[in-house]
Amino acid sequence: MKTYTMGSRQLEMGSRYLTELRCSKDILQDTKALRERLQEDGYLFIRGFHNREEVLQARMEFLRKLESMGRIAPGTPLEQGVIAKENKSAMWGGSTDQLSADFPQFLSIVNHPNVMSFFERLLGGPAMTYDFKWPRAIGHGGNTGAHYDIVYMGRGTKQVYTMWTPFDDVSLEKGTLAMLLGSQHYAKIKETYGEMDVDRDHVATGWFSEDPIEIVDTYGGQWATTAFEAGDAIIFGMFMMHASLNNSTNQYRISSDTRYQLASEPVDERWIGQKPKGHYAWGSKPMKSVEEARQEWGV
Ligand SMILES: O=C(O)CCC(=O)C(=O)O
Repeated sequence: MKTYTMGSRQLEMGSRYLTELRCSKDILQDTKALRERLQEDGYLFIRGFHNREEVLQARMEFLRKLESMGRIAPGTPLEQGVIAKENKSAMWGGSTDQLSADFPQFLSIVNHPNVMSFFERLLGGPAMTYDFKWPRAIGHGGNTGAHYDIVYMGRGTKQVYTMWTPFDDVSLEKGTLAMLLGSQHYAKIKETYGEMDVDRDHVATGWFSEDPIEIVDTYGGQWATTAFEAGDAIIFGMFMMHASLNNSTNQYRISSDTRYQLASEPVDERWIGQKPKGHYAWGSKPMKSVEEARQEWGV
């Protein structure tokens, strides 16, 4: 059995800690089945959701940007995205004008009429997407700790959905996204950590835990991921705990997370407009550690 690194832990595929994601491509046209699956599993993983060629074109936008920032190892083919020795990750959220100038192909994928009509169908009404987007390139050793997205974007409706899109074929070694199956039912964590707002509460990182085994041993559940291909997408709600495996390769893992909701529902004002405000207060005051906060919450 193969093992993969998540934080400072090794997880074995096929063990009680790690399994494969279920693909919902076969029910893509069946809205009722999609809703039931989302309810049951907490996510929808859809292979070939986007046009693969367009995704690979968008990948080149990110690679050219990384090259202009001096982040690509000199003398290596750009398409491989080999990380320069400084090993710096990058995130390019921010103004819509900047994103349109730098990454037009990326924007056309995540704002594509097919994506919007998918959410319209799933949610049962006209959908909108946050103007703020979260494209990122993760360097060697980088990973994301376990969290609910609600702590970053909970000021409007709670019925917001994240779509995570890899801009390449991403092997597990390159740091894929993983869902914590069952975490949508962690009642006590939803009532405590799940009520947190990072701009109000100043809790460092916003991650619930950096230890994927501790959560499973204490609260139950199982991590699930897969080898993603360019064109795939995974969609999940605000109370689905997720994290990423570590990027153990010498190539960037390039992906984005983008958000969708019903246009008729209240929207978190930090993430919309030409120049979204973003996290305006988080980090401006002394930060509390999540360990301290968890002691207070009793979780
Ligand atoms: O790509 C990552 O490492 C994290 C993505 C994430 O947290 C999200 O999609 O909400």
